[in-house]
Amino acid sequence: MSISQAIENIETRYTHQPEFVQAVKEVAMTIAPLYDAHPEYSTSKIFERLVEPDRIIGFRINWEDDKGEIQVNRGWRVQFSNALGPYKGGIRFHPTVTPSVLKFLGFEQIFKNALTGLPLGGGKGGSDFDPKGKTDNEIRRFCYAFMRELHPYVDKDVDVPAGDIGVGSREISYMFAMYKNLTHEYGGVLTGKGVGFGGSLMRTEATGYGAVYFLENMLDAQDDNIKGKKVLISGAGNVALHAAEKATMLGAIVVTVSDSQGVLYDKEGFNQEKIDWIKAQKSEDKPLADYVSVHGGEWFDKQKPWQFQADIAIPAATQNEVNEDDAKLMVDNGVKYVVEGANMPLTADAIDCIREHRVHYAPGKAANAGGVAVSGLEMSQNSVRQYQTSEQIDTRLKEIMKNIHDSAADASEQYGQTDDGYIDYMAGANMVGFKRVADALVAYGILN
Ligand code: NDP
Ligand code: 2IT
Repeated sequence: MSISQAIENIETRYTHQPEFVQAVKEVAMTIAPLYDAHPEYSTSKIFERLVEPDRIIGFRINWEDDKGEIQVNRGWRVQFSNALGPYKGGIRFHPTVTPSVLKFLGFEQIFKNALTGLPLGGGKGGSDFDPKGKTDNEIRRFCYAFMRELHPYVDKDVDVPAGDIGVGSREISYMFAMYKNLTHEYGGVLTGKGVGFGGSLMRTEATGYGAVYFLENMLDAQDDNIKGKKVLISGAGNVALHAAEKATMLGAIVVTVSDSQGVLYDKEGFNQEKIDWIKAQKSEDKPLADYVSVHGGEWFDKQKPWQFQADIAIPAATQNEVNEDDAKLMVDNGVKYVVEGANMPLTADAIDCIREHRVHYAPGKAANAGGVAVSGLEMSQNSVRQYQTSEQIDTRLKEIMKNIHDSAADASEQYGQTDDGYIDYMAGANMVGFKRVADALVAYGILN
């Protein structure tokens, strides 16, 4: 069966899972040159095997709210592929979580994790639980109940979850506590733990910082640099605010952040004091719009950041947040680099639009891999029970992001996808990640 037939099958079988189909098509359409060079992938049916997860575990979560009323949510863990290591990937708590969303995230995670060069398989989990407006006690009861259901299926050598949208250090601590309580095991079953109890320094910062390190490598490849560049960032969560922080440290001017309520524009740029204010405000679940009365700038209700002039865009909120019209706005506003902090933030049409205009484009699999990379380093530190300094982890993170950049750029060149200096990072990253997993599967034979 050819790849195009395999895509048709996926589209027919999973019409009700549009995000998953979108993620599969993106990979399928870029790996043809690699497939042509490796006929063993066709005979081993690697693509057909990789688009079906090893398994999906689904469960019900009963928990009690502050009024004593019983609430019921749905939860899943998609164990996609453990070809290269234990299943690894975040847990998302958001009302938009569905099997389709978790399957797209888990599928992308396989190749992202392969790109890091660390021994990590791919998976993803989550729940349609909405943390907004919940008290700390309710969050705790929900996290305990979620881990009560999940714990038989995860283990430090089997499946190692971490955070994602709606899951940060507070939620990881509660889930870790429940796992420890049920299993009596003090280990590395989750990453993103508190630094005082097994967490790695720099894990919190790693995704956003890593995305900016990737950007620096892209700029370098074009003989350019980040100093004085205007940057648009969407989102005001873990990834967005740490990307803003690192870009600012390196001399860029970040003029927007946003959330589900709208966009904040500050033409002076967000300095560290302003970023710290935003972090505190968001961690207390308070409105981003309050910024204007404290620091100035402008708030645009229910709008996105792409209407402003800038050199660089870092979408770091959620999937499909940038549609074709948004992409056109970016192009018209002078954006020359798009770096995906979020997973699949651009629709397929948006990707086509910016690539047609030769905007340099780093897909999430490559650009946001810094988070899971430091998760991998957390696992190693847990295994040897020795911890590294922030400087050591930061140096490793920079190396890993440079390796991902260079290997994607080399593959783009090797397979004829680089056009007059325009590097196809999407094709390059997909081929490098896919090849590492495919070679392992071929070596294993029919199992896996
Ligand atoms: P957070 O929960 O910390 O922040 C999410 C941010 O995105 C919030 O500002 C939120 O707004 C906004 N947002 C979420 N959903 C929507 C939506 N439907 N419409 C508009 N805005 C939305 O999550 P993270 O920063 O951890 O994750 C952001 C992205 O980065 C996700 O795609 C995630 O998968 C990806 N990612 C995360 C990694 C990590 O280590 N955390 C690693 C790699 C990728 P509001 O506050 O109003 O809800
Ligand atoms: O999308 C992602 O890479 C994450 N949410 C982080 C996964 C991890 O295991 O650290």
